[in-house]
Amino acid sequence: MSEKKEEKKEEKQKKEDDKKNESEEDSDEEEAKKDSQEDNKKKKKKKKKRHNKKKNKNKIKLEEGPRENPYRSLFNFNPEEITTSRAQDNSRFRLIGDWKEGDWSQTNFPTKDIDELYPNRDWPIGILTDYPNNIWRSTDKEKQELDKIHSNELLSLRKGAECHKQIRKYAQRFIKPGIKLIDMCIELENMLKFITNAHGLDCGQSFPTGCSLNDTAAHYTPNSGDDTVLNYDDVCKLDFGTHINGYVIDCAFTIAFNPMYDNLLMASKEGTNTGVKLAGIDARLGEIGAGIQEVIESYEVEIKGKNHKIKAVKNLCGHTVGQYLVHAGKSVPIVKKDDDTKMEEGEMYAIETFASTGKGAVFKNGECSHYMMQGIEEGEKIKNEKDKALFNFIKDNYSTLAWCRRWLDEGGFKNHSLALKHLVDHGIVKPYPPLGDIEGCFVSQFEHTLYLRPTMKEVVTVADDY
Ligand code: HZT
Ligand code: MN
Ligand code: MN
Repeated sequence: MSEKKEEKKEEKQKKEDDKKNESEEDSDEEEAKKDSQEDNKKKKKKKKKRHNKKKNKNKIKLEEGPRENPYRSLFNFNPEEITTSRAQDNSRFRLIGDWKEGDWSQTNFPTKDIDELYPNRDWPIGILTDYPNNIWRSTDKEKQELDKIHSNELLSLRKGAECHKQIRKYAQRFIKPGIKLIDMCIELENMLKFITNAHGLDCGQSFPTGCSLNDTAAHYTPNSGDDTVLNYDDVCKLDFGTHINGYVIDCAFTIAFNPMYDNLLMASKEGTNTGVKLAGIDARLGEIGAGIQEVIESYEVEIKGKNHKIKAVKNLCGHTVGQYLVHAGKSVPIVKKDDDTKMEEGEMYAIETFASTGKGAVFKNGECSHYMMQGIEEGEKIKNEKDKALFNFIKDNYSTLAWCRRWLDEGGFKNHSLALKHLVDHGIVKPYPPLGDIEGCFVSQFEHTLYLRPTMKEVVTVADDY
């Protein structure tokens, strides 16, 4: 990043932080927790005063207007097909809920980006839960102060999560048997750019659109020229991420049209819900794994007349996420493990589980599409011009976030194979090849992102669909 850019970014960050502190004070959390808190009435009066003061402040900010969105032109929707209803029938997807009618200003198809939808920056609050063994945290003054200090993380996560919901709802409209996976990914990625109003490293996609099929569990997205089609009998894991200021949302669901997979999908859906429930400050990672495994492996599924025991995939796991990091160090097993490591205050987790009719283990399998930068320092030493150009493109556009070969082609690096190989060979870039269980089996996945706030747990990615 150039110095000028850096300066601009700092300035912007400061502005953003100011705004954030305001809107956090103004949050509707008490409302969301109505039932559990009683001394609210006095506070609410105070709050109202503050609220009015702030409304005026916000008005001034609003006059600056939202940033121009250059991605609108990627779509040319027929105005006659645009409605304002929130409702959406998802019944062709098994175990994915319908979107309910409700109060919202988005259109169908989407014509408003996240800043137009939430001009007051009051992005929806996630699902809040007290820590069962530490209920005191929710009313503790110090913890509430800490909550405010870290509100920039939380607000970025909420904004990114709302973008994810908008994007997947749109995807759930157009994904049908017969669609080419590459078309599906490009359409989703275009909508992601529009909804987030993607802007350099400030906000946008945090990793490639995974759409791993059947026995492949993770890390498959089509490379250019891959004409694979989504079929009625496929089990497709749609796993994509957004980020706002680098704060990563990592959230996934399984697409299946054929009802014979219902129990397979249920196993990972309930596995993930169990992981989300067990997550909390001081929760032990190994115990969470045991709880998840027990739920997943309580399922069986009959596919084409053959009965299968369902297994949790023992070498896939959930993980912490961090700023510009899709995995930030800790792993959450999905099978019983001797791991006493505890979850800690302030951590952000992607809780994901995988259920399989195969061995319950994955191996590298197939052509690689996903990559991530490893050693920026090593990269700065590159001499070869073509390698250096590719390195700089990756550094400037993705930094330490994940990317795929298709995006290099889109960015003008059409014949990148050799330069990419060099970067991999020098340990500058790490490949994340597709991970598959044994041939012919089926794997399902669900994934949510949550934040272990000092006061309570907030699951930001849950919506009507899953
Ligand atoms: C790697 C490469 C990507 C992180 C989890 C994941 C998709 O399996 C614990 C440590 C995107 C993400 C990742 F392009 N992986 N979540 N969603 N993949 S992971 C992992 O490599 S789990 C690392
Ligand atoms: Mn994921
Ligand atoms: Mn993940």
